[in-house]
Amino acid sequence: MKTIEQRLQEYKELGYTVFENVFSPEQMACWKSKYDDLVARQTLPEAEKPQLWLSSVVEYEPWLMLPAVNDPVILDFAERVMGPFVQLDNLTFMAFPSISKEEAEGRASGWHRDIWGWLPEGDQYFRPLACNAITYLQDLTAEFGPLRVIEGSHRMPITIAKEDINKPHPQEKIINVKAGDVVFTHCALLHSGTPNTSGQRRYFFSIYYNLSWLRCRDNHDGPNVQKIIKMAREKNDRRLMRLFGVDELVFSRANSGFQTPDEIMWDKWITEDRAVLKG
Ligand SMILES: O=C(O)CCC(=O)C(=O)O
Repeated sequence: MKTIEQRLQEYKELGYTVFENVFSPEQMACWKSKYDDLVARQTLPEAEKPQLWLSSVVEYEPWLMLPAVNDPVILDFAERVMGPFVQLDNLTFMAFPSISKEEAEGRASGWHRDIWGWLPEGDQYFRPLACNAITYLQDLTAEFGPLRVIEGSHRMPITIAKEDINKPHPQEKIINVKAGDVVFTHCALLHSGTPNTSGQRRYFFSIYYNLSWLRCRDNHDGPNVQKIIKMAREKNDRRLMRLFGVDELVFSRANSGFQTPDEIMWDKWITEDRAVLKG
């Protein structure tokens, strides 16, 4: 077991860290069993193809999906990395169809840095504006298509030419995580998936957190998410309110004067948030 300090060090150096066994097989089975229904509900009547990339799923299935975005181990770490400014930008739920081995041969799905990222200029570590808690709902064997990362690329000015976007990279590291593990990445980390040739679906979540003063891609204004916010308010659960865009302390905390190291300020605020929690 790594301590949170060891993880933080690893994350700053490599641009990601892997949390094992975050989600149980039973929980994942429930999520997978809801996928087709969510596709049907998110596909517009006039659409030519089903909507396989699902978003705003907490609004669609609040009690089923809340545990995916509100895991305490992941949020504790996210707060250590971003400060107590963590909101849910977007939960993407996707089941990648399987393709033929010939079509997939020697291909990466597409190298990129994630939204709210940047192209680093030097090798200095900067606090991410966003983090991706990438979660796979089956073991990522070679057939299901592992994740590829370029370690340290969140603080390296590496770019990949357009013609090489779908090719394996000489510096890549292949990550074969297990079902229920979470790969927690920095938004400026270069990474790519791998096509699925398993003959089955490749289920995945991108649980994407950004700083609470940025905009969110998911809609948190619907009645179900508003119910969660109301419940959080009754418990004075600032972290849960913030997750869905309600951060009443953002202006004072984001304008602290910056005379104390960020991580010391963040610790103090995290402790304050825990102290006012009711129940
Ligand atoms: O499909 C994958 O394994 C990678 C997902 C990904 O690139 C992302 O969530 O940004």
